[in-house]
Amino acid sequence: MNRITKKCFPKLYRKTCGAVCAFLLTMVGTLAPVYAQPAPCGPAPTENQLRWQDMEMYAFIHYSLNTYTDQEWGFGNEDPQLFNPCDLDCRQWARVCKQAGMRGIIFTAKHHCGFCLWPSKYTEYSVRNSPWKNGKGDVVRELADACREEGLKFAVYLSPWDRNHAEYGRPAYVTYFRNQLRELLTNYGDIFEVWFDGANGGDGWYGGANETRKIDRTTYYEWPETYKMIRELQPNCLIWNDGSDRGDLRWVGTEAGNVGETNWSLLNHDGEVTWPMLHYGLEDGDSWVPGETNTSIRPGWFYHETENEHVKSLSKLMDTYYKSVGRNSTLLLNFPIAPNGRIHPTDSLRGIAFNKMIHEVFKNDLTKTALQSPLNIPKRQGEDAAVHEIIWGSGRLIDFLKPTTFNRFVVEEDIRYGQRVKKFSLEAEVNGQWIPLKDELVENGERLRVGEQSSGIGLTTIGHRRIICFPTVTATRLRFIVTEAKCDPIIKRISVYLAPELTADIPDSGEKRSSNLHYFFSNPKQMMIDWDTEQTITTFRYLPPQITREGTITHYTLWASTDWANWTKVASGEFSNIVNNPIWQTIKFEPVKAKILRLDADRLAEGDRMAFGDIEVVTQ
Ligand code: FUL
Repeated sequence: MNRITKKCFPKLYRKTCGAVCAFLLTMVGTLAPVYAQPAPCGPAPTENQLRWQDMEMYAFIHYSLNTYTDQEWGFGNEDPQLFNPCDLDCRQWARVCKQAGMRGIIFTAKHHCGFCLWPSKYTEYSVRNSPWKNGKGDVVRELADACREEGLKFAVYLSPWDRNHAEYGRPAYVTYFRNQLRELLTNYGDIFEVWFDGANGGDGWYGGANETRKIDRTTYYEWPETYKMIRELQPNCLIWNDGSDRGDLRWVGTEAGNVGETNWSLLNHDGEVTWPMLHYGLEDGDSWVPGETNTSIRPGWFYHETENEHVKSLSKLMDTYYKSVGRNSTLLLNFPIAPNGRIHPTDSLRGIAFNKMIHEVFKNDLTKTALQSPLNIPKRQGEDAAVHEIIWGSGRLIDFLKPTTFNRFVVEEDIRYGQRVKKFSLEAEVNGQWIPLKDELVENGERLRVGEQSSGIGLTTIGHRRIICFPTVTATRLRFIVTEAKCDPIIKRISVYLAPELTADIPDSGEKRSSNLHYFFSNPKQMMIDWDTEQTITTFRYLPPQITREGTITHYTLWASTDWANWTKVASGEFSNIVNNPIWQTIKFEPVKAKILRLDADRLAEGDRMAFGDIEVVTQ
């Protein structure tokens, strides 16, 4: 019997305990083994993974030359002279992140363009050759110090793909990469995580070669050697790697800010990892590899002025919280740095409001004044429940003693002993009737094994924390029952809350559909936009389809004409990272006169017909 029950239910406790003790006495000797400490059920987290999971939310900070070129992926030839913030203030970043509830910061020390935000002694392509602080500055140092002052943990993103380096694709680059990593792991104090992005679009500047270099992700970087070095230099550091060799954490397969409603913290150590494995984990996986949900507070990872109106709304951020932290994951939320060297005020205010809202929702646990009793709980001898408030068993009845209004249910497993629960049910007693509660944030029903029937209620897996959101209900009692588990469930917390309605004072962002352009398709991969009169055009913007990848343009050519006969090529290239993060793509060019613009979809992510969510053209 756990402490909560003992406190709230002394009489029943004494009675039940008496009965249980008598039962146990007759069974002593026959009931073996004795459960002083439960044995883990399948793979279990390491100390590092446990500590990391408890961080719950931490920030990403994207900052590089891209900030000054308005790009998401730099080509590698951008001039370091562009890096000259007038007001760079890492303390402001750390303060904002702390107030936004973040427990640490992962910083893009080097993004794909190869520009280093610290004065690496292995390259000239760094802040050392920028005008900022006359080349004497070190952003990594300033941020590491600021984090320490604010009590935040610090971590680094070091892009394996380097579009600047001449040797990229050859063995010499791997040595260079490792040397840089060693600098970061030895000179900046404790690093809680290293982030190795798997992106590689192929083409780049590569020391002037200006060509496409593809590598074999499984062998090129020689990860085992690098991992060995990390473990030696920073034994408490976690490895995130969506490249090849299994790290300690996994990507959840999307940058939209949600992991699957079913989320096992397991994967297989070896073998291919498919998208469903990333998103839902692998129920029978042989290794503990929990999911980290990464997303940005804005559509892009880097700052773009055009996105100032598109900072995510409070309701969108709360949705992200429920679909990450509330689904057995952590949330890695990105704050881009603006060209002045600070987090934009809209982003910081929104981040702080987000944290306040989380506190508001979870401030009053309604089970504190309720009676809790076990349902069908087989008692175990010697359990340490009184100390850890672990509840053994398959169910729990919460009696609020009076009609009580609520809309959130929180349940946690003690994951030290593995992830055990497969399915559970939740029912509220309203006017004497037991009504099933459904996870209203589950759109597609829960993830099932082939041949299984969906219950459509989405109550699958718990892990570190599961938050179930349902429409507000007024009930006297609530019933939680584990209906399927791998081993005896070990539930360490159950709570119930009433989340306030979100007010409309912070508007939802959503992508604006702004085009009133006249367009048509001359073939499935060619779009024309025409005007009655000649225009001077400076910018073209493309928003890919939002719900599917089908028809998303990854490579394009843009043409202009004033007479339908002669066409001038205005721009061509690749939309960086568009598949993982389907946001507005901006093509800027020298002003061009046109009555017709033609967009050729040179390559599509999927399908054979181009598609768009929206288009915009900026005219002079
Ligand atoms: C992606 C990268 O390509 C983006 O630029 C960004 O850094 C994001 C966090 O990961 O895959």
